[in-house]
Amino acid sequence: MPKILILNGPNLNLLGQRQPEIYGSETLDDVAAACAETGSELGLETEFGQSNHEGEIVDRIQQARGTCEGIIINAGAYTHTSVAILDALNAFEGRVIELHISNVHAREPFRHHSYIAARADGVIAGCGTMGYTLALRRMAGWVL
Ligand code: DHK
Repeated sequence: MPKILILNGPNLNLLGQRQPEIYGSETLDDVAAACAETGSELGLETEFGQSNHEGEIVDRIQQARGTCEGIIINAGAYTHTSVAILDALNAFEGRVIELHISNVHAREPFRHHSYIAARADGVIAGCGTMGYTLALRRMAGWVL
């Protein structure tokens, strides 16, 4: 069964409590459960993770090399700052989807630029937490 890593960056552990008017009321555990359910429906193995630490995110991406067919990444604020995460994704051979819960393009100008976009096969923004299961469905079309 193809495996997809779903990786979340800083502050996403506070999903459901943090600015619910922007990020919604679902928690990251709710999102993880929805991804596990959709993954098994589609025939994909999923691994779900979150870290507030840039280096740990780089480590998780490196571990996905040779073991995962795709990565769905919401790098949080590191989206807009991290060349290290871009470099790690460039060393990954599978499909990459960049994901944002909010529509970053309708927010502050500093959220309009993404380092990850240069590597992403697809980008989902502004679809709320449903973006995660949409991303899994897109992945299924690519890797199954
Ligand atoms: C999440 C964050 O934490 C922000 O730093 C990004 C993203 C947007 C989101 O919409 O999921 O700018």
